[in-house]
Amino acid sequence: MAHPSLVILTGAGISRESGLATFRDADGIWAKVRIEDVATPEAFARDPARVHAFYNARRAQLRDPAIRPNAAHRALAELDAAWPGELLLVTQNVDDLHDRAGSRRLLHMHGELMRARCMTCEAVHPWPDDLSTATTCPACGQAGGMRPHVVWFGEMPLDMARIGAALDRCDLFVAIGTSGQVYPAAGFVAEVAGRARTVELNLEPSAVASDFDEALHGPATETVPSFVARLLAGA
Ligand code: BV8
Repeated sequence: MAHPSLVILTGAGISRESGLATFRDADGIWAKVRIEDVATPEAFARDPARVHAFYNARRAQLRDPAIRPNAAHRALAELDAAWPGELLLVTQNVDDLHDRAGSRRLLHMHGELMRARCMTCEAVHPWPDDLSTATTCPACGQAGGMRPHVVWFGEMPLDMARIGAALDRCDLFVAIGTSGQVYPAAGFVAEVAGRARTVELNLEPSAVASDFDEALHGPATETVPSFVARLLAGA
């Protein structure tokens, strides 16, 4: 097939070599804080200052000029620019490294760390700075209702209809740097298995590795550029 329709799913592993911690590796985020304390709507209702502090720290790290897109992000941006067929990059990551690498056909299904949403008027604003319960919404002026524009556990991921439509049409599904433990993202491969070719690029087998036709193990900055080169060469 000349240019199969592609869906690419990325997770925290693709940003690891840019210096951002993953979630479930030994030095990962969930080794330091509990999901229940910082990444659920209940946690935010119970202790908003604690949740804001958790995301303010991650947002501050992302503003650090030393944190930049790596060769894997850049290879996917080149693929996006050169691929004449359908392509959708669905990232679970809330960092902006795919955006800064230049990916256009990109969807953040778990939201974005550098955006804030007003719970009063639902407006979403670019937000590189700290948030607090005193922050007022630039759109409606209300204070106390600003939250990170991030999908917490128990909340519906964003743009699921668009993702479902892309999965229905895809001929090639590639998962990169994700442990396959968080649903619904981890279930995408099972959804397309049998009618799309499925490839996992990860440091080690994920929890859903057995659902994939093919696996390439190694660091993303090695596996992704070579995989993209093969795709663009028509392999
Ligand atoms: C939903 C944003 C339903 C926040 C994230 C009980 C109660 C409530 C829900 C549930 C429940 N039980 C199960 C659920 C469902 C739940 C879930 O799946 N839980 C899991 C833990 C069991 N899912 C949800 O709650 C989702 N919502 O189900 O809604 C619903 C239905 C109808 C109506 C309303 C609601 C929402 C999930 C989204 C949560 N938000 N992030 C934040 O970032 O702070 S999830 C979080 O995990 C990140 O988005 C992250 O991307 C995602 C997945 O993690 P990974 O990206 O895979 O990262 P991880 O560290 O796990 O793995 C990294 C991998 O990279 C490893 O394999 C490693 O080997 C590899 N790697 C490391 N270095 C490299 C590398 N690979 C290549 N190169 C390297 N150098």
